[in-house]
Amino acid sequence: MNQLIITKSINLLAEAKSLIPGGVNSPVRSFSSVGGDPRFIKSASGCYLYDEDDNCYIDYVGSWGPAIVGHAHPQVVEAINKSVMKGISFGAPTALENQFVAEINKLMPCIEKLRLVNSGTEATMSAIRLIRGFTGRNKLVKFIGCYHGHSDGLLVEAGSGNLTFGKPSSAGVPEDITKNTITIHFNDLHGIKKVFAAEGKNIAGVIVEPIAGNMGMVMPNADFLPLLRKLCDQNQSQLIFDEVMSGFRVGLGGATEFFNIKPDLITLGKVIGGGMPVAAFGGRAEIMNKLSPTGGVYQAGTLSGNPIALSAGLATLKIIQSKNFYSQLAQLTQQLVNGLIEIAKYYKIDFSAQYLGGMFGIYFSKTLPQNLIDQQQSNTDLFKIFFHKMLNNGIYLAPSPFEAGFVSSAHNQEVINQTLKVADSVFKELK
Ligand code: KE4
Repeated sequence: MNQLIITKSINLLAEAKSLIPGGVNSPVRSFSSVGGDPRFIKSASGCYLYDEDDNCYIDYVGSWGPAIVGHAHPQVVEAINKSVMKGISFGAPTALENQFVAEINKLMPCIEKLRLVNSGTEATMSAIRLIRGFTGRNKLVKFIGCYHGHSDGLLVEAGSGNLTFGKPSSAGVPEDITKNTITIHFNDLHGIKKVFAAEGKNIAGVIVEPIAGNMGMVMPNADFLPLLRKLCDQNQSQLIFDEVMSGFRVGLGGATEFFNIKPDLITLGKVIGGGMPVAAFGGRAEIMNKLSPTGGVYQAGTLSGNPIALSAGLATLKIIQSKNFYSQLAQLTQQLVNGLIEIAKYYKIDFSAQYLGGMFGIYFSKTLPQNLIDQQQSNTDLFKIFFHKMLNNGIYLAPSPFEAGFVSSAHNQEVINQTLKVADSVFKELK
């Protein structure tokens, strides 16, 4: 199998480690889940990444989701260039914010009002503070394996048993904060009923990735999301769909439209910024109006609604509304997933995969995971070998078995065929 020359990346990592903790500005980029040396990326275009040693990769990470129209899309670049010539940041309201929010609300009608922020972490942190202010309650339910950013109350270890009050999963997080976070397994219908039976009237709300993408891609079973909606209604708790990853990724209306379930709040990010730092939280006006300055729940941000970032986001939102965008995207993702399944089957390797729209998950296990335990029991060692063999042959997958993969509209049949050709040679080596 191929072994790329990555001398410059290795040298840059050594330098980075003397400057930045772990040499990275976000832990998953360190390749700590798969070992080996992260590639320092010099540029990207369409579906391709180019590292500092001029190696070219077909990119299935897409900056962890934002690059749904491909890297450096001409219309997005043009929007940024036009915007920057008019100034970089004003710290004052702009007409563009009205236009951007109206576009989001048009595409996600259950969002009556929206607040813009700069990251998914800010969006979920703010949405949780908001539902606590709206309900006057403190308890929050989240699901093990779902990731909603790194605010203190969400960095929670699952306790044992069904009804557990979270223990911090990160140093520096006081137990006083995580004790209000109840964790149970994704798709655990019995567990969520038990939680609400015990704590229902104390629960401000539930936050869930309606399609989980941070323990690999895990789909909700048919009754899971409807049950969350029902239990929240019965207990006057609020349901937050964290669509930072799935929003505008699995379809134009996200998972909310796909499952036809109306959450009380939705958090968004990634795609809506088109690669620039834009995120948002929104939903029922009755709740959103509790936010400062109209209500008592404080939330703020120097660069929230930044015009250059919104220009990139708006250009991206326009492109994804083009005719057949999602049908063509889903077709490419389907060909990739079905091709991988067929190849693994031919070489008799325990493997499963699934996709929705431009998002996919791959697992070295016979069956699709229902929760984090299933994913942890898959052959993650084989994933690591697969990952590096694919990488060394120019296929850039997410450097962790606990992440999802992403296809963009810049991918095409030829690129998918090339990926499957490499996968065939890799699976042949694995068997
Ligand atoms: P950010 O703060 O990273 O913008 O968003 C946090 C977040 C919130 N909700 C969901 C569903 C998310 O997937 C994320 C962030 N996703 C990870 C990838 N699994 C970002 C990659 C990283 O941490 O570097």
